[in-house]
Amino acid sequence: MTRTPEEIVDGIRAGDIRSISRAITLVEDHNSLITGRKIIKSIYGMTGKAGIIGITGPPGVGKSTIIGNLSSMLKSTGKRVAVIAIDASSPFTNGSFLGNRIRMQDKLYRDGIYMRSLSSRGSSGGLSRSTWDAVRVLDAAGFDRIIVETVGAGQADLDILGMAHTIAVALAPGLGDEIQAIKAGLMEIASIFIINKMDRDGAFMAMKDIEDSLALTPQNEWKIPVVGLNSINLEGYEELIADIENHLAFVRKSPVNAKRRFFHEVKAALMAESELRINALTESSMSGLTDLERDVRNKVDPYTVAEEISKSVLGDIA
Ligand SMILES: Nc1nc2c(ncn2[C@@H]2O[C@H](COP(=O)(O)OP(=O)(O)OP(=O)(O)O)[C@@H](O)[C@H]2O)c(=O)[nH]1
Ligand SMILES: [Mg+2]
Repeated sequence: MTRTPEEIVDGIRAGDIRSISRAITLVEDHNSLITGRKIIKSIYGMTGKAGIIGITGPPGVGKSTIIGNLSSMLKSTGKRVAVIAIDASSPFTNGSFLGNRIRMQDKLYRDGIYMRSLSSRGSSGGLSRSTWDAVRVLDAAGFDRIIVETVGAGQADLDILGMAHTIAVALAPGLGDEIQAIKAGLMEIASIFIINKMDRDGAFMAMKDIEDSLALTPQNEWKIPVVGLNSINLEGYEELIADIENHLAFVRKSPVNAKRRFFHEVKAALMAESELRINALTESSMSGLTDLERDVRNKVDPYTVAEEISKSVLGDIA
């Protein structure tokens, strides 16, 4: 049954799960960007209530396991919880990812939690926009906590995480030298550090390592906690939930944080907008911005032409 955007919006408002899923499919699919955008514009006024939690960290540290446990526990305190998992784009890992995802989805579904995975489909800008839109749909639908799982690597992930109120960076013992690079990239954005797999050798050393690094990093009013988790016997989860809730309360009081998050929202929208416009560009409309024939004749390289066009449209980069 095809439904109009208006019907979908009504459904989201009523918390109807099919409308929610349909809306996320629409915002995820590049071919329905215009409809998706229409829906987001209509629901935006209903957003802003959910606490958005990003959980990021290298492959295999236990992010999905943590989210499964965390969402069940939040659910049992009466909160409505939704989870968005972002796929790795590498086709080589798809098999194992799929297995994990289905297991996780089943477990969550039994617990009455909404779970959705988004795939990157090649475009990093598109992924961050569709993730943000999916979060807005879930927020408007009345979920209290929305948890987003990403593998914390590269600019695409940082763009996605810009929407979160609270960012928990998960690590585990045995990452070796990798931990230095991860720390360097994620130290500034972390609100909470998690060391998972506390049942494993080296876990306490990994915790101490992060604590030592934090001691050397200037921190603002929020003192970044380091939480040890054992996801087998659930040790540490109460502390994690308390830290998350404290941090959510902390950021919600901060106008600076609201402005920063809105900046990221607008940036993602602008990136989507420019992608849309670039895709709609025809030969003749581009010829209005540069002299393509002349450029071909003079063998000007494409980067120079692109820079000239974007400069004439957007001005110089500061
Ligand atoms: N020993 C031990 N194993 C754990 C713990 N938490 C998770 N695991 C195991 O670690 C493996 C990876 O867990 P996932 O939750 O899939 O990790 P992930 O970070 O989501 O992995 P990707 O999504 O692939 O990046 C699984 O086999 C889990 O059962 C823990 O506290 N202790
Ligand atoms: Mg996972």
